[in-house]
Amino acid sequence: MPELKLYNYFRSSTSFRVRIALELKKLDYEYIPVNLLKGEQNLPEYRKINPMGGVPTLIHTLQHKDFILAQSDAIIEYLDEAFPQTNTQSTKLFPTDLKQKAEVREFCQIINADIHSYGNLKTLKYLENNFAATDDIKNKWIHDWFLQGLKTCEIHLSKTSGQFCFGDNITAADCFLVPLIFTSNRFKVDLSEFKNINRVNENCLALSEFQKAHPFKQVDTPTEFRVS
Ligand SMILES: N[C@@H](CCC(=O)N[C@@H](CS)C(=O)NCC(=O)O)C(=O)O
Repeated sequence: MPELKLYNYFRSSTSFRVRIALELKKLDYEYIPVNLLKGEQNLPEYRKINPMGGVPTLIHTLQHKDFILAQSDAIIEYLDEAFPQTNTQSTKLFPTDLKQKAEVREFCQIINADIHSYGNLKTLKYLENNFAATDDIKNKWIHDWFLQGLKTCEIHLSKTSGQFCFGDNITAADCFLVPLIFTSNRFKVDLSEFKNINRVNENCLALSEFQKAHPFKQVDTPTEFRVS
């Protein structure tokens, strides 16, 4: 039995982040689907392991004891430290240098806190249920907040990026950027002005780790979205 289990959903961007990290760390894991559209994240059994009712949740079983961890940023940092680079195939996701590490975290947080939350399913449902927000209003909401955040990411990348978000080495920042672009495309946000974002995204998607983690290749990907 794999010692790592990931409760996640194929097109959740926070899940996609952790799947990329697991692939980059070369870690096997059991994929446990949580169907967000069916509300499985709110079932009492799931809320026991993730009281916030979101995906992903990681379970790391060590000496028959389960360590349960939610929040994609915390999970990725945990994986990086719990499974340090054991061979040249495995990627170190956070730089050792204090300031560089803080900058990677800063970039991840822009995406996690200042962009992702605005497009989250429960945020959109809240707008709909409490303010009678129509699809047009929700679209404007998503586009305005996403574009504001994406512009900030582009400013950062204009200073830090090479092949990837931070120079030519992959970091956790790339695990956050690629899912953000996937979701932005899903919401039809116009990304044409973001040269650095687009370049880094394409470079990442050319790698097998990002391809394996892609939302359209998971066990719970519905057939209409599935690619081989
Ligand atoms: N900050 C959390 C966010 C988790 C989260 O809310 N994930 C979304 C999917 S991308 C979710 O589960 N949404 C469920 C809902 O909105 O009901 C993380 O980074 O893991």
